[in-house]
Amino acid sequence: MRILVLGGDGYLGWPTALHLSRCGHDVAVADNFARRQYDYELGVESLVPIETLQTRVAAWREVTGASIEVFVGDLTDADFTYDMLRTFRPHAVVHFAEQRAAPYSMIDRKHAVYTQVNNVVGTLNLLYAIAEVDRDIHLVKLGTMGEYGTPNIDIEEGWLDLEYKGRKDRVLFPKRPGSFYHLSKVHDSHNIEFTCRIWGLRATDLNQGVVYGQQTPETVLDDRLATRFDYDAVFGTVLNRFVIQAVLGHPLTVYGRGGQRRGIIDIRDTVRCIQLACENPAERGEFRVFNQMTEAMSVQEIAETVVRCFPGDARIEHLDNPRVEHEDHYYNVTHTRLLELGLTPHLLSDTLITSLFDVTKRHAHRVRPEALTPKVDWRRHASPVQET
Ligand code: NAD
Ligand code: USQ
Repeated sequence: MRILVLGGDGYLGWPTALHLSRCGHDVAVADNFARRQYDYELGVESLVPIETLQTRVAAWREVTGASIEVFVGDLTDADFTYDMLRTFRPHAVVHFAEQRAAPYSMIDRKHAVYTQVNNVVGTLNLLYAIAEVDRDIHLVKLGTMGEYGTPNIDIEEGWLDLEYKGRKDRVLFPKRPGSFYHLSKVHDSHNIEFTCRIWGLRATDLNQGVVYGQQTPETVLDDRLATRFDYDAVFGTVLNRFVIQAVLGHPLTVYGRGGQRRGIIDIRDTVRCIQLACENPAERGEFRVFNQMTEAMSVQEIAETVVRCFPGDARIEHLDNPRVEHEDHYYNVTHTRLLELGLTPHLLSDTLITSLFDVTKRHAHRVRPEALTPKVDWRRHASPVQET
């Protein structure tokens, strides 16, 4: 298949492109390098050094003989988006290309507006481009488990069968997200469902949980193929941060009581899920939703697991929660559809955590320790970044 990976320079987009290429697909990547720019803005960089996209692609060709075409541009630029689809003519488009950090979207008005414009307008341009260029293109869109929030009922895969006052209907599962970033994904989901219903597009919305890990079978083939690994309080995700904090001798920063439960997934399963979604497309007119997570854990359990695996002293510190979220709640998620397509999950293991300790030790000198401390306050008690 011809598969276009949008956001192909990012943490997940790059390893996904490699995986799809290794599976024999004809792959192209697109990116506007916004993610590298956020690093400059925040004064941090990936713990593991990453090469330029051009060097990465050249290294992949050198190691495997396979080519990956590169499109440099911004999805919010409609002409760029239309031209890219007309040039590459993909069977599937995998869409990772959004601002993805909840704390970044909560810094101030400017960052909230940027996040929603970038994400919602980029996706809307893409939907129009697909409708105009070829309605058979299968959109595989990265959503997030955080779209649902933490309702006091079981979370289904996107849709809910409802009986109300004696009548029945099948409705989109109600959403109660916890940041302007997570809200942008809800807006995307509604726009995508609308275009499936009205224009007959085909789409899979992958509501993914928090990803952990840094290596896939493809990225370890050569140092130049490494993907990014974030530790800072804005872009670092919880398990990856706890591993890095343990190695640095920094307390593991559990926000609040730590009873908040999240769906989690190993990066090796992320790339496999995308492959499964692409190779088993949605029907024309179908808005299909998969919950892309393999297990659920509380933040406290994640921290305790990292402490138990760490070969030294590591301790947990409970910080006042900078976010507004339930810290003790019901959480039961249906996530069977990717398993039915053939996913064999890598559940969180001591071996994986130990390998992350090794990756971290090798690059620990690159950390700027003050960037570990959360400064973005959901309640806006004191705005850490002055608006410009
Ligand atoms: P990332 O920031 O590392 O990658 C996103 C890439 O998209 C970046 O390289 C960025 O430069 C690019 N991009 C952003 N806006 C763009 C635009 N307008 N035009 C072109 N390129 C643009 O993020 P990631 O961690 O790889 O996440 C990828 C996707 O998966 C995101 O949509 C995110 O919401 C979703 N997701 C991530 C996680 C996680 O734990 N990392 C979990 C669930 C869902
Ligand atoms: N948390 C801590 N301590 C930390 C960091 C985080 O207790 O040092 C807690 C947070 O309060 C939250 C949970 O851990 O309850 C997860 O936080 P996170 O920063 O790892 O993840 P989140 O903000 O939800 O966002 C990440 C990705 C995002 C993706 C989402 C999947 O950045 O792109 O959409 O995970 S999900 O959470 O399922 O919505």
